[in-house]
Amino acid sequence: MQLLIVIISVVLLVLIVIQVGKLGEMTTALSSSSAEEAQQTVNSRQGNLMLVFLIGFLGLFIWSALYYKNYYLGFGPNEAASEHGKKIDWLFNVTLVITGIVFFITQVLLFYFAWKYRGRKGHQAQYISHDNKLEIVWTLVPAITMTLLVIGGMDVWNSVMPDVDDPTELVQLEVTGYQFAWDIRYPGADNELGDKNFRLISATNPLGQDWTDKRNLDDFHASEIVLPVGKQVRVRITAKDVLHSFYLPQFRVKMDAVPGMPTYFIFTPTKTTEEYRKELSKYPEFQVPSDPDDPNSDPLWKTANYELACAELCGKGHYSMRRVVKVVSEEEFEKWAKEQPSFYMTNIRGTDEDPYKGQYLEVELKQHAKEYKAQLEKAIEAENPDDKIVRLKYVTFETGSAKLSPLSKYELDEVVATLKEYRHMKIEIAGHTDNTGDADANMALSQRRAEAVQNYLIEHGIDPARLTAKGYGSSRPQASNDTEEGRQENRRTEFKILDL
Ligand SMILES: [Cu+2]
Repeated sequence: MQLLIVIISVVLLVLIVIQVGKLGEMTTALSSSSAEEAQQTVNSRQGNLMLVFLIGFLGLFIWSALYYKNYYLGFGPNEAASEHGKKIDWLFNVTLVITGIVFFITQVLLFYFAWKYRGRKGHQAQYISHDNKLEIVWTLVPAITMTLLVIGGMDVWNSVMPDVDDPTELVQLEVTGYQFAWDIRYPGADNELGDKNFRLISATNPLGQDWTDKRNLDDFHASEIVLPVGKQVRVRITAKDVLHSFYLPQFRVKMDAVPGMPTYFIFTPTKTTEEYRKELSKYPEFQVPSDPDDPNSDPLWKTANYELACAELCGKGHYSMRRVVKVVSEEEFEKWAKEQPSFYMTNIRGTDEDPYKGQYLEVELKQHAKEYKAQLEKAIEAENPDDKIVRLKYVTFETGSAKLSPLSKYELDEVVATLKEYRHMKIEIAGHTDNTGDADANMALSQRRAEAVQNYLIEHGIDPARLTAKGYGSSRPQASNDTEEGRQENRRTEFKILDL
């Protein structure tokens, strides 16, 4: 309503000015002795008005430039948060300054000439039909300016699109756009993104990662983008359905996400999220409450975040393609990345989709060996004979039988290696069960299981004289038999170091 009144007032004002002008012309015509003299008076008046307009117009031009300075790229709160971003801002500003100067000069000349060459008695117009010199000047000047700007642009372009010999030297991540969100994938400890195949995309495998590619096993998915400050980052950008656009405004990063064709962008964040907020806190625009409905909420600068948006109008839910981007110190980033569970380990391992089901992975074997060695070290150093025990956590048997499961051999081989290293070590192999079922049967089963381990060691070249096998049944529980976890804890195979 208010706006409507303003518009109507402006229109009325313009009408009044026009009417006053016409009235002026009529009075001039009436009071002048001749029509020619009347025309001269009007011409002078129009010329002077041109000058008044010029001054008012340029005054507003300068005022608006100062008033909106906090909205410029590269100034105030809009300083770029990446290395190449500063160069892009510089290019934009150089272009702005050049076109600004041209604008200023042409506007001044345009209105000044309109005043200077107004129709006057005894002055006649002069026509220049053609001037080679002028043509050359106004072709060359823009051509040279444009060339310099394009060369500057190419330089920046090459810094964000370089060929990379070894991408693993950079911080890597992959973003996949789809209607209407982003999937964010990091390469994990090996810093290599595993292969994908769109045919493998399913409810349980949203990116179609190929699990037979071992590089995939440590890749993890994240709900936000976390980046280390001061490190080169290479983003691999793809899409699953339609065109999207990966846009990080504060970093001056923008690249189309194309289905079936990955694109890349390389940039270096220069400011952490904390530093960014601190900077924003200097500006009055960011002192307002972050929640407009709650005047007591934190000020805007305190909750400000770098953002990822989709810059392609990709469909109805386009606006919801927002993700937070966090820039942290390198140590914080390393810590965060280490804590992220791999997608394969949490969602695929042990399921029917897992090509390594029923096998140990290298990392798992390494972990098991580490656990075994730590126990062994402790057992060797222990003073109390009852503490000289190593539990064989990964030695298991088929249910109700004394047949070793195939996966037991890895830890048993560790035991063989230990006995070969400590040539005088004598051990007692002990079998334990939980308390379910018949006590005598448990006793017999645990005895046979201990013997199965003993036989394995003998088969692998250990002198039988160094080994004894004993079944304890359920007589030595380590935990309560009332819970399944407790019973599991009690069903165990261990060995005791009798002599070193
Ligand atoms: Cu989109």
